[in-house]
Amino acid sequence: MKSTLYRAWLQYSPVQDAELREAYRRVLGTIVLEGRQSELLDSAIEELRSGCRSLLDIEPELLLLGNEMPQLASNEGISSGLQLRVQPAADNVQDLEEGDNSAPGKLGPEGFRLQYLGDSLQERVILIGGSEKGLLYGVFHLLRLVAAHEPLTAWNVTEEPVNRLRMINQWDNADGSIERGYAGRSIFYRNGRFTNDLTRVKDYARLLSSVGINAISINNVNVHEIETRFITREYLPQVAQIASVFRKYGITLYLSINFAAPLHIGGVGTSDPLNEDVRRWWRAAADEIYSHIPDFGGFLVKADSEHRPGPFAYGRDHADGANMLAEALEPHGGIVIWRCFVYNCMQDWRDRSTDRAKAAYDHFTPLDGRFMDNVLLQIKNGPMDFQVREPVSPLFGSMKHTNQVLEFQVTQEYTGQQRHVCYLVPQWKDVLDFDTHAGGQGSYVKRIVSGSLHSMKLSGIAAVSNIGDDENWTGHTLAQANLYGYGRLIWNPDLTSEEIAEEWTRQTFGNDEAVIKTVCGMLMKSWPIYESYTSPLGVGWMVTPHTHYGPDVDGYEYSRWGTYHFADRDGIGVDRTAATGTGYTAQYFEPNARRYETLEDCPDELLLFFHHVPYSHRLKSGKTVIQHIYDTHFEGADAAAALLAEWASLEGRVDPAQHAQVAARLAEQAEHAKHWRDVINTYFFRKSGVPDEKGRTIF
Ligand code: GCW
Repeated sequence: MKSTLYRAWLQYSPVQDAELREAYRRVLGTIVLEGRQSELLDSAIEELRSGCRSLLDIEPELLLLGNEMPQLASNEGISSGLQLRVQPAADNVQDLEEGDNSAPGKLGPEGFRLQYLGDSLQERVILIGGSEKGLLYGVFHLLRLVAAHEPLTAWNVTEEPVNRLRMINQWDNADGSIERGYAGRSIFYRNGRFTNDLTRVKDYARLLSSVGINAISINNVNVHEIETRFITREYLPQVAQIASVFRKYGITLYLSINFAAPLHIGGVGTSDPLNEDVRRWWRAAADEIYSHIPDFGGFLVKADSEHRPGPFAYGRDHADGANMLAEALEPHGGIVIWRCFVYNCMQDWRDRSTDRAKAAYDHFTPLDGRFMDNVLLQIKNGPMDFQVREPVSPLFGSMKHTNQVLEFQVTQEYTGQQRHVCYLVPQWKDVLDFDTHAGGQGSYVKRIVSGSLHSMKLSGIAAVSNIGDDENWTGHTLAQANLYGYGRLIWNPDLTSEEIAEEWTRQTFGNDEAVIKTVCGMLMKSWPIYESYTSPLGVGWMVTPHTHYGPDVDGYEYSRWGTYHFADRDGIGVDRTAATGTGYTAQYFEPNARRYETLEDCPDELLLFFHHVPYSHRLKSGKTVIQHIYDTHFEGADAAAALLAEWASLEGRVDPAQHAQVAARLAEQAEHAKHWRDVINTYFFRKSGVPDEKGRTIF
């Protein structure tokens, strides 16, 4: 029996309420499946059966009505039960536009319709998938409703994912380590080899599929020596095995590649993207990959970024590099996902004219329109690097002729490393709901990445995973909510953070209303709390270099990374205005550019990202900057301690193993928050000499 920690949100805890259980048993006792047998349907049935066994303690009777039994092709005679059906492919709506209701009867290939039909004589639930994959998503949704104790009469939903590409990126290395991983070692690799036991990979596929993820890249974007060879005959049989595990759950496999592979392992002597031998080498590599994995997704590429090789070495640009790979993959239907995390990581801190925040826009906007149709640019949510608070990257909306993917970070590199609780869905929602004004008012990021604003050929959302081989997958059990929430949010960006938190809590901890209220409350305030005792007002980077954990205010101040706060005795912040600063604000469309440019209009939470101000500057809140720093740090550390107390009140109401795990982490967070508080407050008190109005202890 798998532990509660391991089962995450797929607990399928027994429904205790007798009446409800009976109602579910009546309709789930018989499952009628119309359709041909397929891997995806097998997964759907397997999930349904194990779900019913565990939730309802029943072994549903399965009737197959398919090509095997054409004489039973109608459903007459079946009085009650669950009827599963796949819509004929000819009826699929291929490119379902956002909010398109023109074809109410038809589903997109990943959509499903779940309907309860009950009267006094018979009770049926019909689940129709737009394809086998849609049906699988529908099964997970149905089980979610049972786990949340939703009454049958409320089972009437039609769902379509809003985003086409819904991807997770593993930063796993072949040696078993995970770059920026905070939950143990890799579940894919150990000591330079693929793991033999794929049980865990399968359970990961189930978790991902249950929230609608449909793509995965399985190795770090920093591609080292062994991983460079993943695209060769030597490793492809093993990659293919992993691909087949994910395929059964509707997830397409991708690999991160090394741009210099032709040079390093191909014996070509160059990796120049315009060299004919190099192009031939990549075409052959693609042919080889597809002979092992016919539905291989494509390549994820970090090039000319943080010392990774790329086209610059040959005087070529990103479009040359990406198109060369795209050309090799195109005959097979593969795509290239090219990352925009490109900046000068060898900057001189004395150089005040270079601004890292501007780099991605400056590199990529001139290339708009030059990328092939099967290339997507993957853009981090902010212009810097997954800080607790950043503005939205100005690249969104600025390339109308280029496919775009938004990149989030589920792993909590700068947000407490899964030792602190930090529910990130509200942060991601801020990004998705940001109005870029690229095509006038209402040009939200979510409409750009769903492809509806500029009608892109391909688009979507990707994120760096937060899992490892820790028993509970994510180190902190509450961090499971981020992986769950990521999938649910990108399926439907209009879900609220609260709705997602509640769904997750019910499935993970059960339906005790006191537990739900407390856990959801804790999740919802966790990001503001984390922000309050760490870097203030959007300035970022006050972390220990390299590990990125814990406070070090000047850790990055005199470094090469382009990450400065410029605190002195008078003030703090980065002047990124067009008038007197780096000019970054001008990368936004109006009215955003003016809003950020103008000190009075710039939102408080981003003030120090855009402006250098004296400590005496008054925020919209009425407080001075320095008093804001003191207040938030004192309050933040208190709030972290309060989280621990709230959680303690749930002892006996949640599973003991889960309770103990979270309690231990919250205790650590409360201690560490005090450390953050004192380091930050002391630093600014010493710099500014301004005492705390409330006379609290500062060292
Ligand atoms: O966030 C930074 C990380 C690196 C990472 C890089 C990237 C995989 O500190 O560890 O490398 O970004 O996104 O490429």
